[in-house]
Amino acid sequence: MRRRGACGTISGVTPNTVGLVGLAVMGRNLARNIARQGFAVTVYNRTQARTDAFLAGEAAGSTIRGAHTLPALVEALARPRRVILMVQAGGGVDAVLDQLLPLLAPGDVVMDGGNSHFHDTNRRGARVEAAGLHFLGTGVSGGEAGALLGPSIMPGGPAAAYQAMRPVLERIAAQADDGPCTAYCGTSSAGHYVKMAHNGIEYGDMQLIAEAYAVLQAAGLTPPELADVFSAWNEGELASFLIEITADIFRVRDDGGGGAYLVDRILDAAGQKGTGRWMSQDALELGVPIPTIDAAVWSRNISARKRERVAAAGTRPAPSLERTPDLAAHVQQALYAAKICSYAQGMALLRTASEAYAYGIDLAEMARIWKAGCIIRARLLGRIQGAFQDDPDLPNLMRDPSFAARLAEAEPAWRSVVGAAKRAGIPCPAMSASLDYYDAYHAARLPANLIQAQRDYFGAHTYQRTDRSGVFHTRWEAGASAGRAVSIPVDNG
Ligand code: NBP
Repeated sequence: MRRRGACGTISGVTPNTVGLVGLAVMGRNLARNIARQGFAVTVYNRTQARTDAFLAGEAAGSTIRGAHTLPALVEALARPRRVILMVQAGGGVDAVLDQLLPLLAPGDVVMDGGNSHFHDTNRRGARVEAAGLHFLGTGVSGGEAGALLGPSIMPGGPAAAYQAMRPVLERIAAQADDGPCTAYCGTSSAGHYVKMAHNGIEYGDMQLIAEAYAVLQAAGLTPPELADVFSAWNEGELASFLIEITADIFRVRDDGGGGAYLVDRILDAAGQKGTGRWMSQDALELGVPIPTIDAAVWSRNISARKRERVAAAGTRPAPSLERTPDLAAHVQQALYAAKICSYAQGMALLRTASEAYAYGIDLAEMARIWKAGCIIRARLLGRIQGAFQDDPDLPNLMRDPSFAARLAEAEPAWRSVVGAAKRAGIPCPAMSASLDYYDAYHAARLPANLIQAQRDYFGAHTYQRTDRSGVFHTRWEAGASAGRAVSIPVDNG
């Protein structure tokens, strides 16, 4: 029987495997991917015209069916029902859940495939589970093309929900040399947490590439020369989607004429949707240093202050660097080393978050599922996967013997590029933050002893000694007058 609100195409067909809500760019392409992999899919969008346009356009001739109401969508699905939400993160997800949950039954699974904040996913997961249903917070990376051809998919939540969605996810995901780019990330909001970390690492990668560009550009390399440099890099250990598209970008002339390259005509003010910031915020909460990603976030913020920057720049000349024969090779080393350190930070955050939130994240698996389909896909990820397979307890990626050796090899060029950029006045906050992270991590002694003394001086915050166990306080002012002071043991009990 034809139900009110349903498109005619629903009647009489076998109950569908998957329902998909939200037909903007990600939802439309994911629906086509699901159908192409042989799964029956029914789609629904709040604005009906979008559903109709999709069915008459991109989905025409496919097995995709449409529904004009959520009840019609739910009616079309076999039980346990599987419903994928691809709507705007935030209020959109809650609005759909408000309408959808009363229509579903215990055992049904709702998968949020948008870029939801992991705190929201925890809240929604509790709500959905309380109703006897399952909630799978799932990161999907790869943009429009990835959604259509195979994204990297990061699901998290109850294991039963994952098992219900697993056959679909494994078929629609990108396929790497060792399997589909999807794996169970862990409990509760693990999937959205991993996606957040993925996006933060993506911020770091993009900023590092931009800084490499800034240094080479200051040395006079033209867009076609930059294209050649990045193409050559893409043949080696830096091979990655982002390096590849960067080479492409440098080859594109402005269609407006004049022979200029389009990249030179684009306003230097970067946008953001917030996932990098979320990562920095939670890293601060957990006390995990991720300075390269932090630098990438604030670099976008300062780039957006174009008018202020132009006013402050005044008559300051554009920075320039000497174009030495080995400059590009040195920048390549600096970029690769800084990128390793950025991934080390991302993985360190995932390890701590996994413990703090009891996610159960497998770091080697996370590197594996980022090897294809997503924006950060890169040859480097195979090495990272190997490092965590060799030693799942590796405290930091920089401690892996092969990465340690590679970083040491890159160090002279890396220091020279950062040093040259600093001398010339070229901001390179991510490249230098990676170097600071590397140096701080490898410093047996940091000046934090002085900070502890200051804290104890003005706030009696106490300190520990290097030569005695226990906690101590000193009367610093009296000590300064007398020229000496004792460490007074403090009873912490
Ligand atoms: P958008 O993030 O632009 O969201 C648009 C969709 O949300 C439309 O289907 C819209 O319906 C629906 N929607 C909104 Br807005 N409010 C709603 C509400 N209150 N109730 C029901 N539906 C509502 O779509 P997108 O760019 O395809 O992204 C989808 C998700 O995937 C987002 O979370 C995004 O962050 C994430 N993501 C996007 C990309 C990308 O490259 N775009 C990549 C990876 C992940 P309408 O048609 O009726 O307005």
